Amino acid sequence: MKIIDLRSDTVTHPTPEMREAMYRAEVGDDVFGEDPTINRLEAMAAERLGKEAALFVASGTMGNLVALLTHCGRGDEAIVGDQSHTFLFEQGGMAALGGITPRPIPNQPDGTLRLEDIEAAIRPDNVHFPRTRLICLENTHNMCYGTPLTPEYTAQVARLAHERGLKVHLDGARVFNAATALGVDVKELVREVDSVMFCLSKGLCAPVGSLLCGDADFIAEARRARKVVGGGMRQAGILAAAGIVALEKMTLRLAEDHERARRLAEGLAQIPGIEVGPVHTNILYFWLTEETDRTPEEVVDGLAERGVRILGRENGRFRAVTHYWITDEDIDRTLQAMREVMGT
Ligand code: TLP
Repeated sequence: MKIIDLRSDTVTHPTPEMREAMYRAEVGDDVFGEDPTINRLEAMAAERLGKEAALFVASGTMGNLVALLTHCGRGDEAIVGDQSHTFLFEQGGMAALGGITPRPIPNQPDGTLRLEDIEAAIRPDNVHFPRTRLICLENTHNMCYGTPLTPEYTAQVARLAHERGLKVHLDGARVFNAATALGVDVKELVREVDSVMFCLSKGLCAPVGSLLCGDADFIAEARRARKVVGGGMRQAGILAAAGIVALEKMTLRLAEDHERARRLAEGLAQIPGIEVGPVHTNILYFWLTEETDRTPEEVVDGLAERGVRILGRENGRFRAVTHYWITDEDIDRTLQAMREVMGT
């Protein structure tokens, strides 16, 4: 029986075309700047996002950390969403490793930060305060229903930041999902931000890697920060080869995943005892209502017994994420399994 793994799009295995490209990849020592496949991927990524330069990093977490270390010095402050991945799920790396204070402000249900809240969180020049240097946004927003932030909103935040002498970093782990959902070129979503990280290893199916993009001076500094956190890799062209397939091919098919997430949501919403959150991209949240006496554990375990894996989160919400290896038939099987678990 095929296991239908909806826990995350990070579970995606590389495609046969990626494995072939990895096997054939030309490689060199990337710390010397001599890996032709890495150099090609970095150039492609910069071009695709409309930035001057790009840097291959081992993970999304490393990309965000390297961006923070590059934009901020020890003692500086960065404004972050209180539901952001950077704040919640990266071990407080900016503080632990960079001496940077995160200043969390509320994420709205659509993943935005209110401009008034940002404005109020920017520190005035005063000997008592750290200096605010950076505003971090996330697109799509993982914890806020995978919602895409619009180009207009992102530009508004960037305008505010730049007027106040601050920079903007975008955690764009799933920024191609955002571009697909909004029907815009990804460049529109990142034009005004100073740096953006996107992941190859989520819905784009590559086994490893993310890219940090920005202007040439920023990326030159980021290259130093990557080295100090141990991210200077050697013949990493083996990984970049899969990343090139991810960027060229897999960015073009994400609408399929969004459609399946929507279909899964529609089916789940019809099952008594289940309430479903809004669906915009490939991330779907749902939870139990008072109509059922099932516990969250019974649901997660009952699905697992039927070959379907979802993520049960602390707050009683469940997460299901569609991706390349989830088919229409898998959606039907998931709905059937859920009906059985709920006894309907
Ligand atoms: N998110 C993972 C888990 O860590 C929760 C997931 O399954 O969704 N930014 C965003 C918005 C992310 O969702 C993630 C990973 C990261 C950064 C970190 O990327 P990695 O896992 O490559 O370090």
